[in-house]
Amino acid sequence: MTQQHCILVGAPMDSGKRRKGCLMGPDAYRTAGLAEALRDLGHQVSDRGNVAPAPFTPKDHPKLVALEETIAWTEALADAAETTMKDGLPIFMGGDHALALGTVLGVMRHAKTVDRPQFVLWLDAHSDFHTPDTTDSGNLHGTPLGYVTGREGFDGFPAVDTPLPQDNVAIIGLRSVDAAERAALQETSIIHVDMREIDESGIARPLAAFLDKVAAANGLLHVSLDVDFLDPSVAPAVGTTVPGGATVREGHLVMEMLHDSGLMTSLDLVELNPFLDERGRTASLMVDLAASALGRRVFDRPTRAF
Ligand code: HAR
Ligand code: MN
Ligand code: MN
Ligand code: MN
Repeated sequence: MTQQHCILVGAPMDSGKRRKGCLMGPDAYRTAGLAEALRDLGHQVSDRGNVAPAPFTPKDHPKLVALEETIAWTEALADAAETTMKDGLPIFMGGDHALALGTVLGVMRHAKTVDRPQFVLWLDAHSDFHTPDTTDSGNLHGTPLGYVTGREGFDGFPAVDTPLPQDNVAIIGLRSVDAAERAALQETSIIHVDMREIDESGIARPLAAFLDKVAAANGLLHVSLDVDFLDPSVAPAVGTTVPGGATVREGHLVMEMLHDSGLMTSLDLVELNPFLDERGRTASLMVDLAASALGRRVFDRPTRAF
């Protein structure tokens, strides 16, 4: 197994929605033993502590929640992501999904410096494809894929000079997509796999197709794992539960295939709200999934047996 340098980066960002609690996420992952689990697999692990937002002045806004704070986090996390990409495989311990406004921007900047295409795998019940103009809730955790693919309306955020190509994005696990997001998504070439497709054909098939595409392009692959990708019966610690999500095994299979592919270069663990957890079970499951993505398995076997 290839040894990696896993760099844990805490992103206790809680400004992407109204309900508080994701700020406790990084310490929940530490408590659940993320570093130890990765070290047990033979990896070198460093914990760089928590990122803090750039200075900001909050203003009242008729619709958007905590816009200035979210912009400040985006700036700080983009810098942190770009820096840590030079040193190893960053694992961003969220924090809500608005942190991906920054982490994806940062990894995209890094990809440009090494002249390789960036790809993004979004594991989520939601498409997070809103813009500040189209969101009804005003919660900016519903916007990162809109931002990084270059949609308009992100005034005040760092400029996205070279947007992520739509062809380089796959969203898997969908079961809650707002009308405005659906309309916009359907105009794109973003790969979108909903739970029905997973029920009918299995999760391995669309994932394998996407991984083949990343490999063929010699791409970098950022994986953004939202807790609500998983079914709430196994992952209750999230503010936006949607029934009918991925099973524990579907989650592990995705992670095991990611490991076998050798393609993952950065990882977000987002939306964990430890205040809503049951004796740490969601935090522990997320740690187990991260371990699968970094090589934990029961037996070795030839890959792509489907
Ligand atoms: N689409 C809804 C909104 O914009 C819900 C977004 C929920 N997003 C996350 N991340 N929790 O997926 O408000
Ligand atoms: Mn999300
Ligand atoms: Mn979600
Ligand atoms: Mn379509």
